[in-house]
Amino acid sequence: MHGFARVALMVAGVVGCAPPALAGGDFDGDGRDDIAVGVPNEDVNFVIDVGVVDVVYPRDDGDFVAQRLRRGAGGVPGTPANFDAFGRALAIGDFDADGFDDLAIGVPGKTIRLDVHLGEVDVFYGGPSGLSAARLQIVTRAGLGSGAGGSDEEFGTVLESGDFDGDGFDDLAIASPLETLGGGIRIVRGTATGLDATTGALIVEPGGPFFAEFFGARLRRGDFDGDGFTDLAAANFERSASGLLNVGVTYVFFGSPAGLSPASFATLSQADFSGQVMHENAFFGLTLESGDFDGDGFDELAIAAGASDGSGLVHVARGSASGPVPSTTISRTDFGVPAAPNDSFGSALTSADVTGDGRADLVVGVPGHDLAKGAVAFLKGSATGLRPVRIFAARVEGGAAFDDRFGFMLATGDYTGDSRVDVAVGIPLDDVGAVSDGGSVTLLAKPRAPRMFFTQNVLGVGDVAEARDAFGEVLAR
Ligand SMILES: [Ca+2]
Ligand SMILES: [Ca+2]
Ligand SMILES: [Ca+2]
Ligand SMILES: [Ca+2]
Repeated sequence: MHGFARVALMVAGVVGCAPPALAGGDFDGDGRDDIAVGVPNEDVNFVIDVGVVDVVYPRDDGDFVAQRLRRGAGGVPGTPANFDAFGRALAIGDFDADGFDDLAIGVPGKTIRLDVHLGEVDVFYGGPSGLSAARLQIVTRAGLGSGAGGSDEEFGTVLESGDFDGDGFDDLAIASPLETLGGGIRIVRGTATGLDATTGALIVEPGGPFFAEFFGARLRRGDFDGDGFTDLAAANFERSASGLLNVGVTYVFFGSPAGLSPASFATLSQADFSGQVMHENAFFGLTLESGDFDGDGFDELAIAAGASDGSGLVHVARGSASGPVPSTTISRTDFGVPAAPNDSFGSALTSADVTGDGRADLVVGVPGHDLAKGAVAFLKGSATGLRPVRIFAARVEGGAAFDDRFGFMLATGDYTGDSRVDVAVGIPLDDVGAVSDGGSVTLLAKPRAPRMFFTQNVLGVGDVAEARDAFGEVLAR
């Protein structure tokens, strides 16, 4: 289990989807984006860390319908087991292009036959009544026809969607820390009947694999060269270089009519950015996000990393016809607040056109801000790129507490259905009443949404917040 335990330690966002214009996922097609929350640490009926996914479908006036997805209940087949970690990763895509968004769910701890924690991906398809329990698709390594894989491969630890071959069907990228022993990414193509789970091309790290690192630990889609084919950014933030540990590296693999090619890529390192030097434990690529911040038709790539003093940085590479070009570096000091070790600036990122001016904006999680009450920083897109606006203090029901780490996880979508982008903030370390780390999700919406806070106590899915559920740790985006 060391793979995802190790990644969980890095306390960043996990995966997601959605280019700037199309943030969020609308599983029931009612025009409001829905909120899918992965709770991989949920225990059910004494099965430990089996995991669930809670989906909130917003309705008018603050009403909502909640749906709990888990194996072996609610019409979903399967026998859940300890440490499945269902919901460790989520990705929204329209894999069958029927107009209803679908949800891919990573189950990296799934034991298959005798292979402990081999992992699988469970895909639920959207429709007029939301995600359908009756139409579950299971994607496995064996099914992809390229070897069965083995114990601790943790297939499905990281997911990302994108139409990498431009055929109109979203495709699914699935990363596993121990495939090839240094991490590998499988690309499963979308079709009119859903994902073609019988084949999955493998991308390994250029020059690698590198033993015990994790190529694919972060994935984000975007069109970084503006050719109309979605590209895939993939980080190995544990890459060692020049004898230094955890320097990190990020690649961009370019989409084409034939899909992503392992041979067509760009490489980005922290030292490529002005004023930055290679250093140990930088974890360059700890979080990735894309967005066309300057509105020129090329997506930018935002890459989080640590500075040598341990404070957080967000590097931005500008999109261009020849791919991403290192451009600027942002830190908490750009907001008039001194950077400090463990401010965790950038450990979560999400982008969408929040202001509605046609350019993508960037929301940066700063969970270490203000003695780890946490905060989010907002940067507005402009013709010259991102412009720091302000840091918003933690907004937590009942008041922000130390170690709430507001901003731990972020997603964007139009959850209120007013055609404006809202921000969902996952606060997994929020105590729910006396329940330690029960977790919550807060919406930041303008105008204010009728309901702004969600915990498992308000969902009505036959469950309540329990200690260390960490609801909000994983948000589909
Ligand atoms: Ca669909
Ligand atoms: Ca496709
Ligand atoms: Ca492209
Ligand atoms: Ca751009």
